Amino acid sequence: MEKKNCLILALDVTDRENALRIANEVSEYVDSIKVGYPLVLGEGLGIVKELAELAPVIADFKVADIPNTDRLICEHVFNAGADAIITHGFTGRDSLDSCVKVAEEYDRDVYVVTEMSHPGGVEFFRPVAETIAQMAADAGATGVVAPATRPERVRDIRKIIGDDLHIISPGVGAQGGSAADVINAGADWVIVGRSIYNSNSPADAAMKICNEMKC
Ligand code: NUP
Repeated sequence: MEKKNCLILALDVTDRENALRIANEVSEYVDSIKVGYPLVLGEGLGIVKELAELAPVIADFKVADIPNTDRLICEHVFNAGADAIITHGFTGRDSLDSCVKVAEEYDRDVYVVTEMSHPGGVEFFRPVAETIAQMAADAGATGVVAPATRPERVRDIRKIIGDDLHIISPGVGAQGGSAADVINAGADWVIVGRSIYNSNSPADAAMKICNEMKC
């Protein structure tokens, strides 16, 4: 994904009309639109193609299965028009390799979750986040997902992966994280959902975050 504004919209509304309205309003401020289960379960995978006309789409399906099932999921998602997929890493190297292989075949991107941004994200992920980050680098993933709610962890993870991998970082706004702080800590993009799509003016909210980051 091309870096212009360092902002990714997390589009977790559940209906097509709102999704397209918000995506249209903010498209000039975001480098990508992330869709996940809420919208895809609400409207079907076809929404990916519609959104992809406005911005590259990241499919946040946190893929976490055996290699063969992961392969089938990735193929489906890339065929639907997604530019990138988010996978878990705790399922192991063979599962991740399977996703990376499909992404290479389709010339698409894979981001691997390291430590999640919510309070419970430290319970199980904390002890393995660095190992997962190293595995993502070794496996040739595009980048990792790391928590904007803990910029110090973004800094730790950046040290592990170096400059070759990208860090995309959720947890800004509604979860308490600051966009400027996490960009300063080494994130390439922030992922923002509720602070934008629940705003009376999603475009103004997105513009404010862009200005704050001065990316
Ligand atoms: O660790 C993670 N935290 C997180 O919030 C990994 C994620 N993929 N996300 C997603 O980022 C979450 O599912 C949601 O789509 C988005 C953050 O949304 P919001 O808290 O800005 O509304």
